[in-house]
Amino acid sequence: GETRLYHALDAGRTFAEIAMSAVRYEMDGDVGIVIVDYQPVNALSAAVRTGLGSAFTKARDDKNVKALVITGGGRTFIAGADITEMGTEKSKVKPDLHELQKMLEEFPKVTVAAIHGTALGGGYELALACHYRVAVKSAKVGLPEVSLGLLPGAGGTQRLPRLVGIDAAIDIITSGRHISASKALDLGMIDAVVDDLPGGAVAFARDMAAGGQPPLPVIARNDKIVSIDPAVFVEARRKVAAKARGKNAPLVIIDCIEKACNAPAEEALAFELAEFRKLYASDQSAALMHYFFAEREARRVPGLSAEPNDIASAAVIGAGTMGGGIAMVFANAGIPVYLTDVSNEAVERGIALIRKNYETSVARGSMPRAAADRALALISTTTDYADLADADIVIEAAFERLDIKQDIFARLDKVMKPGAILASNTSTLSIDAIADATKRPEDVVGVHFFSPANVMKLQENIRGARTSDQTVATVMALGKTLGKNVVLARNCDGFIGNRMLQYYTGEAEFLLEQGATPEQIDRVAMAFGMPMGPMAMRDMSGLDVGVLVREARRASLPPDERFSPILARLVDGGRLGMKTGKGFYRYEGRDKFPDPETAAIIEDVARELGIERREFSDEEIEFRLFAPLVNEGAKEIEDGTALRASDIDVAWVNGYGFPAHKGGPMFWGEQVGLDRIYAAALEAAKRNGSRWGPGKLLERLTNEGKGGWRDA
Ligand code: 3H9
Repeated sequence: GETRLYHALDAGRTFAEIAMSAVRYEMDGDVGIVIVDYQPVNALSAAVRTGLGSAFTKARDDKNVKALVITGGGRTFIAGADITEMGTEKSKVKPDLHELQKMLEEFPKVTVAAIHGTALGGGYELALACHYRVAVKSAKVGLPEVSLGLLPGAGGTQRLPRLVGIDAAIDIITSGRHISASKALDLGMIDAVVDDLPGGAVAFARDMAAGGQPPLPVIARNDKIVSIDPAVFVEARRKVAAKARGKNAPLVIIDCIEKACNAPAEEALAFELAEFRKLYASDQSAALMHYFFAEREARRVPGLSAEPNDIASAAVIGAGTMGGGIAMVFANAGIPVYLTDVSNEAVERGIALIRKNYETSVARGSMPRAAADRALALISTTTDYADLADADIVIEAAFERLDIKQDIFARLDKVMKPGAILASNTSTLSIDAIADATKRPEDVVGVHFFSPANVMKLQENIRGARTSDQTVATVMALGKTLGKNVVLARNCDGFIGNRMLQYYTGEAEFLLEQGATPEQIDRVAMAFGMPMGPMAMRDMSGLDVGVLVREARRASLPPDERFSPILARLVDGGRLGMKTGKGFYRYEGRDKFPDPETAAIIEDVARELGIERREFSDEEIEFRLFAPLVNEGAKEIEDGTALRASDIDVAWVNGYGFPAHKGGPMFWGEQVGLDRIYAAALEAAKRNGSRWGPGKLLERLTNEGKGGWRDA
């Protein structure tokens, strides 16, 4: 909702005046130039569409205009339909995007879309209705609607295949990827790369106009979509369904592209629009829209006025998998970074692993060789803390033990320049206790990445009791530089994410006692959209690790807290998970199989505890697994661990693979009903101990009949 801040100037002006300033019209000799200039991203708001409509009419009717260029003012071309206006009266203001496209396709003179920044969604679809598209080298184009649970509803599924062919169109639209200008040129998504805008586009337009009549509009070019083998779509559906993990939009996109090949354009366009409307009305789209704004909201810390420090250099302590991954994150963002550890051997092992990771990326084609070389060259190694002194930030990723970390921070306190950020990547230890080891607790903060750090998108920042605003502002801004999604947590056991995780994995084990099987639980979790089930996850991280963490925590828990003995029993039997070839499952290489021995152990435990086992429906398992997450999340809002419910959603989608198309656990909780979550927490407290019970916030919202966290 804060997008409205950009439009403070709109206040007190008529709609016509706003539209006039949102879209300017200029002339460069015989070429008309339409400039969309509407903060923040030139989305196709009502004002912009109105402005475009009148500019197009003016240019069309002006005898002196030989060609038309459409470009964006400020930092970008048009970033798509206006998401903030979707579903409001403003979205109904005419002309709509389809009418603007019709004007362009019937335009009697050459039209050229001139792209810088990003041309996305409806923005690129508008460009597809122009005769030509040119872009500067740094520009990106794409149809990312799938990320919002939508499809490109203004002809994107019809026009793009006509330019790039079926396979590329399926790939681009179902993934939503942004495509670089040079790749777009290769594919045919744009017609030329130009050096400057609007000059380069004006010259291009003039050249094309000199050639005579405009070419056929894209929608009338059929050579790339005729005689397509229907098997292409069968295969595409199979591939896309495997990746979609329950998302609807990707498969509907394929339906639309297939329609382009089998029906007249007008009919196929109508089909696409009808499918767009269905998706727009879907729960998945509502969840993904929520998620889109949640990510952006999470960057904002209310009341924080300090300006972030510049981070131009970094250091990482600990050259293990985690530390190495963090060093890569900085190097990938173009920031020089020192990697250090206790011995030369450890550092050498670390850098070798990093090198191997880059090689793999290059081999897979996910990173150009030059980019990998550039990044690798930014990583230096040392075993001497004195070398780190000038770094703007140091991130400690050493062994997870307080005394080790305190020792490191005491040493850093001595060498680091004043004002450097001293960050710990701890996932469990107290930031305040770590800060105690220094004389500058205001500079100490948690910056928690998720493994593998160079892949996972979450950066959970943790504010200690004495962390300064300046430090918080700096690590929040750093997230954007590093390409991560940030959330801010207050210092507490487990912070936002891991504090909730224990309830998810814990409940999974209670379900086993009561009669569910590891296979069923994992299947339900994956059908829900999780990348992996909780039992397989435990097997991967090691059951012994799970037992250790639990034992360490036990002393601080209420006496009535119950743990299922299953985990410890499996460990006693030598079943430590994947690393021993058996855990909840039996493994042959990476393939896992149900194991009757595990089943027997679970049954023994249940018998000893006097638990009567029964069958569970998938629905019941789903609810039992995810409801405790929501309950604990509510307590985090209540005690200030999380600033808002949507931050918890961002943490879980990015750190734990919670499906974005379910909006995150807190959004999901609202959908199933907070009253149901509350009732489930009361039941869980009876079964598992008082810690599982509902907090005051959830209780109050339930008693007052409130349905959402915003009512808190
Ligand atoms: C569509 O087009 C449907 C069509 O097929 C038509 C069918 C009929 N609208 O991300 P940032 C705001 S669906 C309104 O921080 P960046 C955003 O909320 C649309 N507002 O910047 C934020 O506001 P605030 C398809 C939008 O530089 C501010 O802009 N298009 C929109 O990191 C800055 O955003 C997309 O899905 C929008 N469309 O990234 C593109 N987009 O400052 C979605 C952004 O108040 N957008 N805002 O928090 C993006 O991918 C990125 O925002 C972009 C800029 C790459 C453009």
